[in-house]
Amino acid sequence: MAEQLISTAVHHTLPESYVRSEAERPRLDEVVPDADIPVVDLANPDRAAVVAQIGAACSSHGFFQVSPSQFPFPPAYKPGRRSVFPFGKREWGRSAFAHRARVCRVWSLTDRQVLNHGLPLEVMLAAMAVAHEFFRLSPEEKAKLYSDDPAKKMRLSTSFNVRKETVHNWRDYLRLHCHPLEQFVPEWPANPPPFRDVMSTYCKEVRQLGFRLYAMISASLGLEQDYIKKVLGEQEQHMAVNFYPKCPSPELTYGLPAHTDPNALTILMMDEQVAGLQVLKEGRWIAVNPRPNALVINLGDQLQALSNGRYKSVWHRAVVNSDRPRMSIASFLCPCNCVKLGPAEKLIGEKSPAVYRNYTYDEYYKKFWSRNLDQEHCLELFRT
Ligand SMILES: O=C(O)CCC(=O)C(=O)O
Repeated sequence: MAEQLISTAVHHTLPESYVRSEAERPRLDEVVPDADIPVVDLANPDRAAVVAQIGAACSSHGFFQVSPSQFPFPPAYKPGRRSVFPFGKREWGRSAFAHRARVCRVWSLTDRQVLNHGLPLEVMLAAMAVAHEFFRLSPEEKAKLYSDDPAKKMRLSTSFNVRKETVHNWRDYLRLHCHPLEQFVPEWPANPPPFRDVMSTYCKEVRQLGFRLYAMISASLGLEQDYIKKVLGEQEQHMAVNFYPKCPSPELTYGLPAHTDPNALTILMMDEQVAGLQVLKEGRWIAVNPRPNALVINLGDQLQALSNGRYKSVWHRAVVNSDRPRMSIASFLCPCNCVKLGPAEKLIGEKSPAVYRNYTYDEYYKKFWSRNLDQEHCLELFRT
């Protein structure tokens, strides 16, 4: 029922169904405030050094960040190309103008910074702006898109899986399938009007960045550069636009509880102003502080399996706060449903026997959604 959406009303108290038991609460005062999440400089001309940095980040953290001024510049992209920023009409309101002002400021930076952008900053800003506009739609508009059926390829939903879970999470989210775009975009929200164009552009850019990262992750494992892209088949791509409203009791609940991602690679654009992402490292939760215009990259379960356990699909969670709402846009690259997944043969040997059995993504994904999000690592169910 669309009434379950939490972004359509102001809440002064946390409803009982969101309250975690004492043992499950986030213990916000124990979180390490200043996470040392590795930052990888993709523009470093020393490719071997970049590959080594990525390998180290994947095995130590399963997470790393890339900043836009460090993205390699894709050949098709030329500074001065027509802006994709959609706002210019009065009805888009003040926030759109504020975003546009920022875009203009960004574009007045030096050529060098513009040239280094692999994922154009204006595309990122436009995606974040249109996501905010989406969650400002009226309750009636939102109700038209609501569904709690995890099988629906386009849905505005809430929490994680309200049909199964016993305690809810302080999150509304728009879930989209994004590849092939021509197939799915006609199902996407038609409101706000620029939504489809802006998000399509963002999806295309993110996909290319994902493939560039695959090449470097493959190389860091000693595999052929195109190994991951090839072995995962024609990749699906999904997106979760996460909105975490202000929460009256953030110490009692989560935006998203601890989980790993079931897919291969996640590219996360975070709210620049509001922190909330935390990752588990050596038994402690560490906060991933937002860096201006950076993207957070995290490995999903399929790259942990493919690397035969050398790389980590790390537990992470989103916490909420009582001062400000928070937005994040997660893009998930997912293996083709029918390809055989599991450890790369080259990484299996006498001293490193296969840790995981072979399976299809279809099998994995169904298992993932049949559980609670914060149960045991889903890959544990696929051990040899
Ligand atoms: O909002 C965040 O920072 C984390 C989002 C996330 O983990 C997810 O969508 O799976």
